[in-house]
Amino acid sequence: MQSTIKKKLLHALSESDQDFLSGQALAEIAGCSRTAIWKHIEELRKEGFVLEAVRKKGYRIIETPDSVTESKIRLGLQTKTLGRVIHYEESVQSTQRIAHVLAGDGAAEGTLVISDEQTAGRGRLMREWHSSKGTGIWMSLILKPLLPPQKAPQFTLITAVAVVQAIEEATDLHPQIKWPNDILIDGKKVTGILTELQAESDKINSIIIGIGMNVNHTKEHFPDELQTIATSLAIEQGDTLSRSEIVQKVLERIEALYSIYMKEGFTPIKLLWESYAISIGKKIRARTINGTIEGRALGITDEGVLKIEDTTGTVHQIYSADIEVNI
Ligand code: BTX
Repeated sequence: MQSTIKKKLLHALSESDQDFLSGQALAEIAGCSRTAIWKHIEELRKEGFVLEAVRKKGYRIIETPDSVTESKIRLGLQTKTLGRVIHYEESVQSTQRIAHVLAGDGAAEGTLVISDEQTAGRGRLMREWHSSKGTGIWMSLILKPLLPPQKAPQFTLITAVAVVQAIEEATDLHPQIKWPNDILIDGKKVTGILTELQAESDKINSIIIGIGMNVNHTKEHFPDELQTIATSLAIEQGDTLSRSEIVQKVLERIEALYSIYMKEGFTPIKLLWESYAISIGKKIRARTINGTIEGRALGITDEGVLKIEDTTGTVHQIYSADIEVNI
C-alpha cells in the first residue's frame, strides 16, 4: 500500500495542475522533509509519471503513464468507499487469490486488488483467464454486504451492468451482457466476471468480484484459441484507452449501483440488466452441470436467476450455466 506522503504529494501535484509546487511547499503539505519529497518524486518517475523539476520553481506533472498503479487509479477517483484501499502489484498469479487472503484477514469493504499482469488468471470452474501484461484490467474488488449468501450471484449482474455503463461512458461502444457473466461486443468477449464468496451459512463475510477486461489488446495479444472469440475495447474502438480511467469509472458505477441495490433491492438493477442483455427472447442452449436445456430465454427472476421456456412450455430456472445464444 502507498504511503500517506505519496498520497498527499500526488494529490497536491494533481490539484496544482500546470503550476509548479516548490519542494518546500510539498514538504509542508505532506508533513515530511524535502529529502523525503525527492525520494517519492523518484518513485513516481519509476512508475512512469513524467515530472518536470525546475530550480527555484519546484515540480509539476507533465504526463501520467497508462498504468494501473495505486497512484494512477487514485488520481481523480470519485468514490467514497470503493478503491479507497488499493493493492497494486506489477505481476501476480491471480488477483482473486490475493483478495481472498486479504478478505480473510479482515480487509476493508471496497479494497481493490489490481495488477498489470496475471500469470494464472482464472475464470469459472477453474478455466484459464488470459491476462497479458500492460494491456488489460485484471482486478478483484472486496465487498462486505450484510446479506445472506444466496444473494451473492446478484453481484455478478450488478457488476455486469456497471461494466457496460463504464464502457459506454469511456467509448462509443455498446456492449451487451450474456448471462450471467460475459460482456460481449459484436458477439466477442471483452470482459469476464467471476464472483466468489467467503460466507457462513446465513451471512456473507466477503464477496470477491473478479473483473477481467481486455482494453488495449491488439489481435496478436490473444492466443490462437481466443482470436475468434475475444476482443478488446481498443480493437473495437480503433484507439487505445486509459486503463486507469476505465477502472475509476467501473468503481464509480459499481458504487452507485451497489447503493441503489442496498436501498431498493434488485428490481431496479434487474431492469437495467435486461436492457443490456443479449439473450432475452432468443433461443438459447444452457449447459449446466446437470445437463443441457434448450429453449427461449424469458428473462431473469427477481433473484437474478435465468428463466428458459422449453418447447413443452415448461419454464426452467437456471442458477449456473454456460449459454449459447441463437442456436
Ligand atoms: P469464464 O469461465 O466465463 O470464461 C473463461 C473462458 O473465457 C476461457 O475458457 C476462455 O475460453 C475465455 N477466455 C480466457 N481468457 C480470455 C480473455 N482475456 N478474453 C476473452 N475470453 C477469454 C470469466 O470466466 C471470468 C474471468 C474473470 C477474470 C478475472 S481477472 C481478475 C480476477 N483474477 C482472476 O484470476 N480472475 C478474475
